[in-house]
Amino acid sequence: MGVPAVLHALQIANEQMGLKRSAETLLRVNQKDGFDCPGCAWPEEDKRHVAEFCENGAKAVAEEATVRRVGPEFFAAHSIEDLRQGDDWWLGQQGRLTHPMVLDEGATHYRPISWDAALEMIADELRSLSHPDEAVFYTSGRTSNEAAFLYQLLVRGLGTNNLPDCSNMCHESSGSALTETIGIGKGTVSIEDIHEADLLIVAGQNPGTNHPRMLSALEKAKQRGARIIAVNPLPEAGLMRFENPQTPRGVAFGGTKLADRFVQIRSGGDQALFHAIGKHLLEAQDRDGDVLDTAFISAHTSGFESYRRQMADAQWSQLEEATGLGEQELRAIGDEVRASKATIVCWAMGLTQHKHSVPTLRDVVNVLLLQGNIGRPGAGVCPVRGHSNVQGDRTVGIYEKPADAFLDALDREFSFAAPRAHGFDTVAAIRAMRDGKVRFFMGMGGNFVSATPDTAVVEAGMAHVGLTVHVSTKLNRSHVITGSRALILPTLGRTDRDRRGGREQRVTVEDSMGAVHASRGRLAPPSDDMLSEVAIIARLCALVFGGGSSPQDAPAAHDGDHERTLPEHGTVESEGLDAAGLHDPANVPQADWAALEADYALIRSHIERVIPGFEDYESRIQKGRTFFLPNGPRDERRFATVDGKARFTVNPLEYPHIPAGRVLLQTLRSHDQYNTTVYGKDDRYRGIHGGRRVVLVNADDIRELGFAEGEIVDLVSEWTDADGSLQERRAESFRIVSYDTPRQNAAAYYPETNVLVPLESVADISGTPTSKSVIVRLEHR
Ligand SMILES: Nc1nc2c(c(=O)[nH]1)N[C@H]1C(S)=C(S)[C@@H](COP(=O)(O)OP(=O)(O)OC[C@H]3O[C@@H](n4cnc5c(=O)[nH]c(N)nc54)[C@H](O)[C@@H]3O)O[C@H]1N2
Ligand SMILES: Nc1nc2c(c(=O)[nH]1)N[C@H]1C(S)=C(S)[C@@H](COP(=O)(O)OP(=O)(O)OC[C@H]3O[C@@H](n4cnc5c(=O)[nH]c(N)nc54)[C@H](O)[C@@H]3O)O[C@H]1N2
Ligand SMILES: [Mo]
Repeated sequence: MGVPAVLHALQIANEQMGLKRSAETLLRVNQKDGFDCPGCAWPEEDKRHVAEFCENGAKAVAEEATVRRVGPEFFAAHSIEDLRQGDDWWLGQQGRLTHPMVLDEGATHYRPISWDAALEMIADELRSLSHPDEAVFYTSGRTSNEAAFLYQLLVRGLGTNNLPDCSNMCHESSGSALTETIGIGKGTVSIEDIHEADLLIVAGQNPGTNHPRMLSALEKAKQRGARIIAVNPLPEAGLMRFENPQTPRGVAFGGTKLADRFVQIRSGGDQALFHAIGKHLLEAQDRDGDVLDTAFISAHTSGFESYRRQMADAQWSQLEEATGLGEQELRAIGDEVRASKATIVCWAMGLTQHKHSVPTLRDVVNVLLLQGNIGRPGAGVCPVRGHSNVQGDRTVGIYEKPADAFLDALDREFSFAAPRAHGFDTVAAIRAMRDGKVRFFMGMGGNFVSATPDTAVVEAGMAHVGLTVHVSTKLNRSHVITGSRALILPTLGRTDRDRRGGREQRVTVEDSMGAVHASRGRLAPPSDDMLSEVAIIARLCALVFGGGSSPQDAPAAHDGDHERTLPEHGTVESEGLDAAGLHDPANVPQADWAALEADYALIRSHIERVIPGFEDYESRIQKGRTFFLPNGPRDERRFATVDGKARFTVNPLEYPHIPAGRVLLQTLRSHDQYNTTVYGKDDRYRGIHGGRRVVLVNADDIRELGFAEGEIVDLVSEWTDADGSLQERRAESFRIVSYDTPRQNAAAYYPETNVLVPLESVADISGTPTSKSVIVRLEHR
C-alpha cells in the first residue's frame, strides 16, 4: 500500500482502538506466534516483514479489536425496530458484542441471559424438533479448525448434514470444477510458485482491495521477470499499479506498473477467452509442433482428443462476441501463454459467481493441462480464497456433501454413526426456510441475512424459524431479522486472548495454499463473560450428547503431555436427545467434551486421527511453524479423479445474452468493506466518495438508455422463472456513475444489491448464486 493507504488504515485503527492498542495489535498480525490476520486467506511470505499487514488487513483487525462495546445497556436503549433502521455500516460501528442476549417471542428488545440458560434454550429447541433436518447450521469462514471440527461433530451427532457455509456463495464453483478435473478441490500452487512463475493470469479478482498482500508476491514475481495479465471488465487500480510501502521505491516513486496486459473482457466472457487460448495453442502445435507438453498429456491426462476436436470447431466470431475482444488480441494473449514456461491462473469471484462458472473453470484447467502446467514449479491453479479460514473449515468437515471416507473415520473416532444423506447448501437452506421447513437456525459467525441472495425471500424465510442463534463478534443484520425467538452469543475473535482450562489456547487455520499454522490472540477479551467458539460448541455437545464432566469442573490444562487418555468409547453415560425421537440416544458421538474445552490440543489430536495429512499436528505448529497439507497434483502429479488422470473436459461455450435496453449487473466489494461489514462509504481506488448506493455504467450506455450521469435511479432485476413467468426485484435510489466498463456491463456494491439476485439464479453444478450476473434495467425515479 502507498502512503495514503497507510494513513487511512492508521486513521481507522486509531478511531477504533486508540494509538497504543493499534501499535500493539498491528505489530502482531501474521507474525510468528502472533495471530492470523482475519482479513483474507492469502498466505504469509516466509520472511515476514516487521509489519506484514496491509491497509485492508489493518482495517479488518481494527474492526475486531475496537474498544467500542455493545452490551446489555445498548440493547435496552435500542428496540429491534430501531436497530432495523440502521444500515450494515451503522450496526457494525457500534462495537463488540459482550454479553449473551435473548429476544423472547413478541419482545421489542433483546434482554441479557446467562450462558447456561442460553445453551439450555438451544438444547430444548433441538429436542423439540420432529426431525434433525429441520435444523440448519451455517458457518462463515473465520471459524478456526478446532471450532469448525467440533461444530460439524455436533451437527452430525444430531443427525443431519445441514451444514451450509459461505463457501457455497464463494469458491464452490472452484471446488466443483477442480475436484472433477484434478481430483482436489483446492489450488495447486505455493507462494514460491507465484514467485517463480513465468506468466500469471489474474482473472476475475481485485487483489488491490481484497488480497493486498498478493500484490507483494506479484511484484516479486515481476522482478524475477514474470509477466502479468489482468482479465477483468474493470481496470482495477491495485492490479494496474501497485505501491509497496515496504520497499523504499514503493513509497518514493509512486508504485510499479503491475499488469503488463489488461484484458478488458465482457462480463461472463472468460470461458470464451480460455477456449480462444486453447484453440490458439492447439493450432500452433499443429503448425510448429513444440507447443504442448505431449509427454505430460499422454502420461497424466485423459480426454485430450475430444477437447482438441471441440477447440478445432470453435468459431472465432463467437469467441469475439462473448469476450468483446478481437481475434488478434485473443491470439496475442494465446502467444503469451505459448511463450511461458510456467503459467499460473489466479481467480476469485469474477469467475465463480456466474451461471457457467464450473464449465469456465474446467476450461481454465484444460488450458493449463495443454502445457503440463500442473504439478511443477511456478505453475498451476490458484483459486484465491476469501475468508481467512474458509479452506480449513471445509478440510475439517464443514460440508453439506461429506465424503463417505471422512464420515467413516468420524464414526470410528467417536463411536457413533454419522448421517449419510446430504444436507442443505446455502441456497437449499433458504428454500427450505421459505417453505417453512426450518425450525432452528444457527450461524457460526457470518451474516446470513445480508450475505445471501434474494434478501426479501431470506428475511421472510427467517421469520418462519422458531429459534435463530448467532455466534458473533459484531452486531449485524442477522441479529435483527430473526425467528420467533433469537439468541446472540458473543464470542472471541482472532485478536483476543483465549484462556481456557487455566492456560492460553491456540487455534489453527489453513491458508489459501493449504498451509496450516497456529494463531494466538493477545488482547484482553471485550468482557469477562465471553466464551470462545470452541467453548460454546463443547458445552452444547455436553448438553445434548451427555458424557464427560461438566464444564465447571473441567480438569486443569494438561501441562504439555499430549498423552492424556480419552474416555473409553462407549462407556460414557449418554443422555442424548430423545424426547421426540430426534435421534437414537445410543447413537451420539462419544467424547469428554469438558476436556476438549479445556485443551484444544485434544481436539487437534481427534482431527489428526480423522483427517489424513494432519499427522504430528501438535508438533508441526509449535514455535510459529507452518505445515502443508498433502496435495496430490502439486506434490506428485497424482490425480484422484474417476480415472486417476487429470481430465480434459468438453464444455459447450456459454456466455450471457443481455437483452437490449438492459445491463448485466455484477455485485462486488468496495475498497471500504469486508463483505457485509462496511468500514466506510468511500471507494478510494475507484474514485467514489460519500455513498455506496452507486451503479457504475458505461458512458455510452448511460446516454443511449436515456439517463444522465449523477441521476438517481432504481435498479430492477428481471428473471424469468422456470414456468416462464417474469419476476421483478427492485433496489431503490442508486446514483449513476459513468465508468470505464464494457458496454452493457454494470457494477454495484454488495450487500445493498442482494435484493436483486434471484434465489433461483445459481451456477450449474455448484449452486453458487450468480452474484456477478444479474440482468437489470435502470428506471427513472
Ligand atoms: N478488504 C476486503 N478483503 C476481502 C473481502 C472484502 O470484502 N474486503 N472479502 C473476502 C472474500 S470472502 C472474498 S471471496 C474475496 C473476494 O475477492 P474478489 O473476487 O476480488 O472480490 P469482488 O469485489 O467480488 O471482485 C470481483 C472482481 O471480479 C471482476 N469481475 C466481475 N465479473 C467478472 C467476469 O465475468 N470476468 C472477469 N474476468 N472478471 C469479473 C470484478 O470487476 C472484480 O474486480 O476477498 C476477500 N478479502
Ligand atoms: N451479492 C453478493 N453476495 C455475496 C457475495 C458477492 O460478491 N455478491 N459474496 C459472497 C461471498 S464470497 C461470501 S464469502 C459471503 C460472506 O458471507 P458471511 O461470511 O456470512 O458474511 P460476513 O460479512 O463476512 O460476516 C460478518 C460477520 O461475521 C461475524 N464475525 C466476524 N469475525 C468472527 C469470528 O471470528 N467469529 C464469529 N463467530 N463471528 C465473527 C461478525 O458478527 C460479522 O458481523 O457473502 C457472499 N454474498
Ligand atoms: Mo468469499
